[in-house]
Amino acid sequence: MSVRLDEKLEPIYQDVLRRNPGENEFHQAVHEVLETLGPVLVKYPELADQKIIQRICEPERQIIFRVPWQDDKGEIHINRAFRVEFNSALGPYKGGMRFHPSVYLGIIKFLGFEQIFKNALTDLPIGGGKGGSDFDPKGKSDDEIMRFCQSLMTELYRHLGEYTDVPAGDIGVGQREIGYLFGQYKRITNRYESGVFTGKGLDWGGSRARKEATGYGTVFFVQEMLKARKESLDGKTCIVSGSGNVAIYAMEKAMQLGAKVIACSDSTGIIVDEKGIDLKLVKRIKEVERRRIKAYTEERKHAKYVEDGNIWEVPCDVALPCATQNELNGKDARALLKNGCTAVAEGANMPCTPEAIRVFQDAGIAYGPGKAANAGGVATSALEMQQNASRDSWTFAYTEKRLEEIMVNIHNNCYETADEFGAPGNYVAGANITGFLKVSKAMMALGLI
Ligand code: NDP
Ligand code: 2IT
Repeated sequence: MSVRLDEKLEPIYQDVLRRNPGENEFHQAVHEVLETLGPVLVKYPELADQKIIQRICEPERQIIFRVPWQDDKGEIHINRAFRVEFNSALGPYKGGMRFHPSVYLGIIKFLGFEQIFKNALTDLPIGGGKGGSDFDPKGKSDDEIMRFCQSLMTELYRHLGEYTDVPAGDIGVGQREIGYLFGQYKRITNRYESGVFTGKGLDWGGSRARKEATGYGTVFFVQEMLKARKESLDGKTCIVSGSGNVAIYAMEKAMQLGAKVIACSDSTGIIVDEKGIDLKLVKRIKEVERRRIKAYTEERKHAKYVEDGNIWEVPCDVALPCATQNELNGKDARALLKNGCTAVAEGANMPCTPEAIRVFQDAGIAYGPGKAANAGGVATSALEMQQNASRDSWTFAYTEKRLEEIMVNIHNNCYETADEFGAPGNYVAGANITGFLKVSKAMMALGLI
């Protein structure tokens, strides 16, 4: 990470490295925020005196526990699960649960740290947290998923509550898993506490448009970035990495706004369909059949499948990384620019490496960081909590309209803050500073806690 930090911030970063050894993704997320906070401490020296940054970098609470479960053959497995309750200055801890074999404390801490600022950007009353497990849901039966979720919740329930900590989905956790987790919570606590989870099914307290919200929100953000440059999505060629929840609904909204989406992927390979991705087919393969994206070419014979292919080498105007962290590096960024890409927005959390971000910023293209661009998911989670609290259920159109307003607002706040702090067009600085100031002010008001 070659960008030097301000002299007041470097010792704080060194302390984070010392206190959190081996947690590379967490270090990366902290560095990216600190890079942009120098001018904030000049304008608000009291934040340094109150050690607000040091406090934000230390989670309020970290829970690590054993999850034993039995597979269909009766064999016993032991997984490890986490919930990092990072910051509750603005509201109950809020953030998803990730089930993926790569999960360890450093991943959950990076995600929880990002979540603090993202949630602050929504302007809704939600603090930051994240959880997950190194459990691999791939190839597991429904019963195995249920037993794992029940075992996990048998420990986690005591740390949750609609005013305490409210989980949702993330990689490997969708409506099916939220159902099993919520069911076990309800059973143990004897409370139908809808507001303790978001991403629920529509029949049992979920919000319309939550499933679509992250992907739709990312594309609304792109639309605003393009508008600021007197452009639009209409007629643009678009590529989207991943083919999970965020990717599918990013593709859907991009198509609705007139873009042509020609490529998507999963962790085994990429699909390129020059005639335009058949989204109905992707939904069936991924949401219903839970198969690999390779199956796409069984029905769309003209489409190309490249095992281990690099999606960022496919020429496009707009690129939306929607799979996972550090999936787009400096070399990929240069390939995108060479092929004419003019806008990148992160549906995933931290998908672009620090070098890739610098390449985009040096080239002056529109680049929307995840904290801002993918905040539509958690914002709609907060709308789900609102509906649960008032025992109401809004229409799809109304919920989507609220989501769009929130994304426009996030875009404008980031844009204006970047300008105010001398970094016009820099949405990274705009998002970090806007989110940081909101959390800091609340922390100052609440005293030394
Ligand atoms: P899903 O599990 O629904 O989909 C994840 C997709 O990314 C799959 O296509 C998966 O492929 C691919 N992927 C995951 N891990 C890797 C990896 N290590 N290497 C290559 N491909 C990988 O998750 P979501 O769509 O919910 O999440 C995607 C991203 O969006 C994550 O970064 C998440 O944190 C972020 N996000 C999600 C939100 C939400 O509301 N769900 C909100 C905001 C951000 P495969 O199936 O082969 O593993
Ligand atoms: O990264 C994220 O913002 C999410 N996975 C969604 C969190 C939420 O609580 O809806």
